[in-house]
Amino acid sequence: MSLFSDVAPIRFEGPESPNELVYRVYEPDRVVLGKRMEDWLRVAVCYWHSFNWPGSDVFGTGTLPRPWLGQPVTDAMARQKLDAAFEFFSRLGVRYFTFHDLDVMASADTVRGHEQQLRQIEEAMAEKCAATGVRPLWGTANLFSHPRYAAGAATSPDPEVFAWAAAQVRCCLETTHRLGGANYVLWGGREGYDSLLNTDLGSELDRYGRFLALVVEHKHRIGFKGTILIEPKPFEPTKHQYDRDTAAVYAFLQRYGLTGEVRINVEVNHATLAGLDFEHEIAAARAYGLFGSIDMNRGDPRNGWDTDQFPNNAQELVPALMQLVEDGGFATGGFNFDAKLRRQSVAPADLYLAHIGGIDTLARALLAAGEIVREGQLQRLRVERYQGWNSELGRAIDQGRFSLAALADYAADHELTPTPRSGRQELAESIIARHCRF
Ligand code: XLS
Ligand code: NI
Ligand code: NI
Repeated sequence: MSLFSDVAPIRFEGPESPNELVYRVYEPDRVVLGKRMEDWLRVAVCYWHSFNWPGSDVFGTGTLPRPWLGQPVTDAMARQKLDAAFEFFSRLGVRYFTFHDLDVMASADTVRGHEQQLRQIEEAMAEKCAATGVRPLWGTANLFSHPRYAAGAATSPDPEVFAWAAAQVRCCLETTHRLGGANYVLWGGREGYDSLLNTDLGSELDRYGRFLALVVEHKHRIGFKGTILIEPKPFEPTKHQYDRDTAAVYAFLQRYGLTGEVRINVEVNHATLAGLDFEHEIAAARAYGLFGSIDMNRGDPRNGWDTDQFPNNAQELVPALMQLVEDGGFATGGFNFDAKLRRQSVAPADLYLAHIGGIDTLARALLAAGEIVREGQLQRLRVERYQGWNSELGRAIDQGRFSLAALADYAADHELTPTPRSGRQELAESIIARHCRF
């Protein structure tokens, strides 16, 4: 028995169900454009917000019943948490979870102690994974909570901190690999700066590049077949984070020769903090050939920080889901709910309700996106909009057959007077709106 065992396994009961602890839309076996819903969405529950966060904020201490939390974390506490977490994954009916090393293990002060504690809990995790069929969508090392990382990990001014970070990543990458993880994430929590006055930006970037190259090299050395993912975020906790968005990460990967090795984990609330739409980040990642996985949550339009709320507006998500559908779905990625409860949500059932709501929202958006893609009206609208590029002129430009001067002469000689055409944005928006009926 654990905190989460009072709720019966969550089943699909359809939109008319009078019950709350059920899926109304998410039906794992329902086929959308040739693929099962569960395989489109590849939902994961995150360990940190769900089991490791007591409901504290900067003004107050924990509010949520999480009896396994405390400092230092003993092995018994870590195991109690593990039981509760897997109880929750199974009853919710998801196949993936995500974790930081520090979320799952007992506390340790030394590098050797750290390795030992993670290995120890890994054995218990492996048993749980085998018994339930639930496995990591990804693992990641927490390189931002301990005071040693206050000035960054790979970008710390102190090489001993860099070495500690290497030890944590090596260990967590190997654990993720042995547990059958599908990806490994690096979120550059404190890889950035608070003030340029004391920061050597150029050498910090070089060291960050070196660190990432070491991680990639180790991945190949141990034969990990999953994807290494970087998760961009513009700021918080540092004032300026180097991985501010997909475009910045692409430039970084190019500079350090790592394209083809590393992809992007797009987080909704990080995109919006960067002043970008969630779907923009997916589109940019696709355009650069970097799209990997998604951290699902939402911000509050009036708050300028990472509120990590559960999504509840399907219509807003349709453009993003359309891109996923057009791409044929995730390769190794999935939808990780990097979302947390509000502090007053102290009932164990609240964690179920939050995830059910989020998963049903994704399912709604998927059904709408699937229909829109199948009907093809929006795609046709887009194709028609660019039709001019199929002309002789368009093809010649695309093939690089014109110099700037030759093109200027062409424009003058042919007395070009292109006529404005409708972009049909309102039509596109109403196509989205009228398909949101699930
Ligand atoms: C924080 C990030 C973090 C990563 C994992 O804002 O979203 O939770 O996903 O380190
Ligand atoms: Ni995240
Ligand atoms: Ni985040």
